This record gives sequence, structure tokens and C-alpha cells, in this order.
Amino acid sequence: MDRQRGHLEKNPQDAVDNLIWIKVVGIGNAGVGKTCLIKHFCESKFSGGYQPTVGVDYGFKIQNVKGHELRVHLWDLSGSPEYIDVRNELYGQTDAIFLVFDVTNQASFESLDTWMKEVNKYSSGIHEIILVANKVDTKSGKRLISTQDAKKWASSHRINLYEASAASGDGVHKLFDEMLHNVLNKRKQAGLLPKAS
Ligand SMILES: Nc1nc2c(ncn2[C@@H]2O[C@H](COP(=O)(O)OP(=O)(O)OP(=O)(O)O)[C@@H](O)[C@H]2O)c(=O)[nH]1
Ligand SMILES: [Mg+2]
Repeated sequence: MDRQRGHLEKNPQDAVDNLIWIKVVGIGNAGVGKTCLIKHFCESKFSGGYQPTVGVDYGFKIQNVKGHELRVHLWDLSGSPEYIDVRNELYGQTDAIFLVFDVTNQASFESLDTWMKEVNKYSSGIHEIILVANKVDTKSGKRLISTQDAKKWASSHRINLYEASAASGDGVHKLFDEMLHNVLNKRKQAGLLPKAS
């Protein structure tokens, strides 16, 4: 290819250096759909089989939000109680947490208080927390937790509720986009953002 001097608009190293690193953590009971939500956000894919996350999984995605290039680091924590020590090591320096429950699983909703206690105990610093009601694609007869009950819980903890389905993709991009927007706004307010390109 015939490349002239100055052909590249940006020095690749500058582009990498300018990426804003964001750490996102997903929590909630085993089987609520954390891994599937992340997979849908990163790859727009869904598979119906259940493979429990062993301890922790990790992935990243480059995402442009409001003219800023974000390198979003997604930490997918196992919801199984046996991995509490692994999770607790990973809460530090978190920018955003998405707390998930499954609308067809009462126990996953009842565990939300325990998850909030874990977050308050082990994560430090200012971060964005949202509640995700997942699996809203399931038939209405199977849904056990209403939007109203979920909203009530979320507003009592002063956090936003998002309804989503990792299976159909409904609501998935909205929840991640708004979460990342809010993280950026917080950084901006703290004077920690470079100028958008
Ligand atoms: N119908 C439906 N099923 C879903 C949805 N999201 C996930 N599932 C299914 O729920 C099961 C568990 O999903 P995972 O994403 O592996 O759950 P997890 O929260 O990561 O579970 P752990 O890794 O064990 O903590 C799988 O069989 C998925 O196919 C959804 O939105 N709708
Ligand atoms: Mg998982």
C-alpha cells in the first residue's frame, strides 16, 4: 500500500494511551445470567446452555461513549457462595457494578440485600451501581418478580432498575450504555476526563 508520511491520522500508541479504562463488575446469584449479559454486550451472542463461571471470568470491549474511547474491563464474578473470597479480592477500584437477579427466580431477588451488603463491605470508592432484572423474555406465567417489586427495591437503595433479556438482547445495550455514561459523568465532575475527540 502506498502510504505517505502523515497518512495515519493518529499515532497508534497515542490512541491506546487515550483510552479511558473503566472497570465493570457483574454480581448476583448463580444462574441469573451475568455471563450471558456480558456475552451479549460484547459479541451480540446468546447460547442456552449453562456453564457456571468458575471463580471469575474476564473480558474487555472498546466502546465509544460521548466521543470518548473507553476500554471497558468486564469482570464476571461467579455467583456461587463458595467463591466469596475470590470476589472480595476483585471489588477494589471498581467504577460500576451491575447487580443481577432473575425475574423467574424468587431466591435470586431475595438475595439482593446480601449482595448489597457484600458490595458495601468489600468495595471502596465512588461507583455506579444498577439493578438488572434479567430473563424478561420468559412467558408471563413464569415471571415471579414484578416490575413494581423490583422498582421498589431499587428505589429503596437509590439505584436504577433496568429490565433486560440476554436471550433476546432487549435492554442489554441500554443498560451498559447508560451505566458507562454515568461513570463518565462522574469522572467529568471530578475533573478526571481528557477532552473528547
Ligand atoms: N430465558 C433466558 N435464559 C437466560 C437469560 N440469560 C441467561 N439465561 C440462561 O440462564 C442460565 C445461566 O446463565 P449464566 O449467564 O451462565 O448465569 P451466571 O449468572 O453467569 O451464573 P454463574 O456463572 O454460575 O454465577 C443459562 O442456561 C442461560 O442460557 C435470559 O435472558 N433469558
Ligand atoms: Mg457466569
